[in-house]
Amino acid sequence: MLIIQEIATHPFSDQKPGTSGLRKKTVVFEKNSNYLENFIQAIFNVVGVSGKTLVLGGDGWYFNYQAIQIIIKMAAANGVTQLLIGQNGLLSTPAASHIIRKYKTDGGIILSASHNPGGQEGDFGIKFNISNGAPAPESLTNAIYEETKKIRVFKIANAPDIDLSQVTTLTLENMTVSIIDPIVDYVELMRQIFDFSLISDLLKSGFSMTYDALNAVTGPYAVEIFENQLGAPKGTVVNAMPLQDFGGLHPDPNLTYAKELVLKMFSQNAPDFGAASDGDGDRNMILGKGFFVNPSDSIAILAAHASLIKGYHNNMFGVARSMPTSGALDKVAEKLNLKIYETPTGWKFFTSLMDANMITLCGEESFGAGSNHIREKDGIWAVLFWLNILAQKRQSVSDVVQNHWRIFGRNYYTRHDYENVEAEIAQHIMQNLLDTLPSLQGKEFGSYVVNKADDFSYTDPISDEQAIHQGIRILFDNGARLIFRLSGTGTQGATIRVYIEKYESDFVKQNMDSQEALKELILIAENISKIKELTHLDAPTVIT
Ligand code: VG1
Ligand code: CO
Repeated sequence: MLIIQEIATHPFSDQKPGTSGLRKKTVVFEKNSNYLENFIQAIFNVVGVSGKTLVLGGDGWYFNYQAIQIIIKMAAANGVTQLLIGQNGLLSTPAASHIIRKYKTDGGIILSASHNPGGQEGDFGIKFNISNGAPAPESLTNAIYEETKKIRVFKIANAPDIDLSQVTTLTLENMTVSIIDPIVDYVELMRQIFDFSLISDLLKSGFSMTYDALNAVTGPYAVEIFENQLGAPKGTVVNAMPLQDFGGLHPDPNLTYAKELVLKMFSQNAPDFGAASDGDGDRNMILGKGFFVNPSDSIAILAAHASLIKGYHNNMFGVARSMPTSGALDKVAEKLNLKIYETPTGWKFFTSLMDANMITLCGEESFGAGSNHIREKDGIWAVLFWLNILAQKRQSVSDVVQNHWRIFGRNYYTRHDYENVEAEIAQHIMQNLLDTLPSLQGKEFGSYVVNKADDFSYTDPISDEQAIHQGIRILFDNGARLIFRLSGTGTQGATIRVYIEKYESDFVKQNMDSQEALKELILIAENISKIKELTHLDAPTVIT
């Protein structure tokens, strides 16, 4: 039976989606009646879902199951023809993007706050992806947000919960519900791109690896791919069970939060290769024995080796990186004569370039890399790409990276995050920076001379959509850069990100610690922004 229900609390003027979808503390969803329903109905109203087929799944954390049940009943009441749902409500973000594309559906809803902490005390998130498998563009998320402020009612079917544990097809009212295997289609896609038998030979040759799923969604995918199909020993994948609170782990693969993996990779008997992904499976972190691969370098290295990979051999359009990502990729593009694009932070800016066949590979400094095989970044894909390179070259991770620097030069790079800053203070810091931009032109800071200082904006070459205020850039004569931007994915206070980069072509100067190599620039960034004084923090919260 269809029920039209009035929305209990109203309006939800804080449902403005950020860099990737709507992210809030889980309690916001639980405590505000109909908070979830309001947002979902707003999506349905704006997209027009009657007669359509949608994909639905999430990363399995707290509230995932309840939210899925509500969305199923709302979909039925809103006239959706068919829902494809991952078994047990699980779908990694990359797998969801692939399923949307493969079955030519009209889009999908992914429940995840990605790399934010989960559980009852943590965060919950909702993303809407469109029919090409990509995150909704800004024009659509803005329209959804406007709708959340206007609507008064939502539609829901009065029906019992659906059992999500079996792969099967059911009906609810007039809607078909197909519970699908979340893994098989994704594995098949990976097999089309990479040489599984070559990687398998490597893994059986004494080469050792470890993969930390951080108790998040990639566990079952990683066990199937690395252990079952490629023959890595059982136990290669650790923290493989998706848990509602990620077992207390913070599913953000970086040097701070993937501590267990980092310690292992820097220990006496470290394996040859280590990797991790985030809550929803779209990020990747790559490590060698006692060696961390900076994500900006990683993208450049993947691009430089693309001709070795079955899926990209003779098949490369251009490449792209987000603005704050280091220029390492630019050096590769230059040598290989590939077109390169610089986009604002967030995956949606890459996907329109992919649809227009302008780029094949792309990435962000924030542990995200991907290609036009789907329309999201892809953690396990990046790990397989690295394994495929190592299987071809039979070199260590650190040798591959150091050889790369020797050929292309090294872009020393670091990101300093100041988390949980009062919103007003953060705004103030950014405004101050904006105000000082004109006076920075030509200014000297020791050996660094400012060549250009601006507020980054971008016009999508296909849609002509404009994105403004995408980060403050201070560019120096010698190619060094400082970038300041506010995070769009946090749920507590504001996060200021400071990105610091300098280029080193001299081989003998390429093996410094990056914090050491960037010391002078870090000080310049702190002085220009007065970030420590104004935030009352004596150090960044996270350094990558
Ligand atoms: C962060 C990253 C950005 C990434 C976004 C979503 O955004 O910096 O590069 O695209 O997260 O990643 P922000 O606005 O907090 O800097 V994820 O793993 O949610 O999908
Ligand atoms: Co993510």
